[in-house]
Amino acid sequence: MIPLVLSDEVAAARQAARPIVALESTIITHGMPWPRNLETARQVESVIRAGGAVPATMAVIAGRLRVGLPDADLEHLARAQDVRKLSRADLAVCLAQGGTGATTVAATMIAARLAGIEVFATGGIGGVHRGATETWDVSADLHELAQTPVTVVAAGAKAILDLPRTLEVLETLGVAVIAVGQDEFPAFWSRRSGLTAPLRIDDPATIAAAHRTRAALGIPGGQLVANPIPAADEIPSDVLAPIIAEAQARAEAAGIAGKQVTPFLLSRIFESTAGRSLDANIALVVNNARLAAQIACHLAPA
Ligand code: PSU
Ligand code: MN
Repeated sequence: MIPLVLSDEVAAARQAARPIVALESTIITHGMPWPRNLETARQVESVIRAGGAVPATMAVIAGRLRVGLPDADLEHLARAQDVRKLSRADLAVCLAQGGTGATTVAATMIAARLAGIEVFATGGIGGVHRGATETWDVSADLHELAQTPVTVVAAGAKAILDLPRTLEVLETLGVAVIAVGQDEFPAFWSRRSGLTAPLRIDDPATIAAAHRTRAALGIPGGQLVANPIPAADEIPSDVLAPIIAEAQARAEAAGIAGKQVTPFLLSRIFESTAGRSLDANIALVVNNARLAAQIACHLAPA
């Protein structure tokens, strides 16, 4: 039996077939520093509620897969230092050991599917890392998108990744990559990447319809909705490029590998932009939550 525990709010929403939006917790524990991680988690939840949907933040706490976290649990996670980062590979082990861990995009998609939630908002998905031809560092998020039927709203993939190769892998895996409001695939902190997105849909109703149609066709996997950061909040890619290159070089010199790569790069970029990268990260997550709530409303029965 799966130790799946729904919060009262999520259980009531499911009962009433109200729209629900899944949220990950790795962004809280490994993606942002205290106390802005908690402020952001709360803000994202309130934006989803304001959009007429119910937020369901996922995490493993003391061996139970929690769907929807009351504020005290959210704060506990945001303050915790020793929380594991859980992807597809480690979710079951953490549950079996009675451990506590934050869910990545991949693990959050698995939890969402189990809870019957079809839409998920985050910042950026993991992807193919630069230098992957040497390191083979390709995020499990991509494989999850290929097999789990959840529509993930993100601001593209983090610019610390190899974006052209990330798009190639998504295409190979049959993931629908849909840009919103522009032809270009967005690059997380920046609106532009120089790469044309494979697909474009500008309205949430059609994104919801595409989600339904994919399921009706029996095609496994989900959609990646690539929602650009608002123009007022973006950091232009030419400003970021040298900062990312420097962070990359440091990670390599320090021998950072595996799960540590993404958190290391994010915190280094935070330092070298004097916090501007964090402001942008928060703005884009909030923007994604707003769109995800709209999509969830279109997926819910009228
Ligand atoms: N987006 C953010 N900050 C993050 C992440 C995404 O704005 O910290 C996390 C997500 O949980 C994503 C994970 O699934 O980074 C990818 O990690 P990896 O590259 O190790 O697969
Ligand atoms: Mn990795």
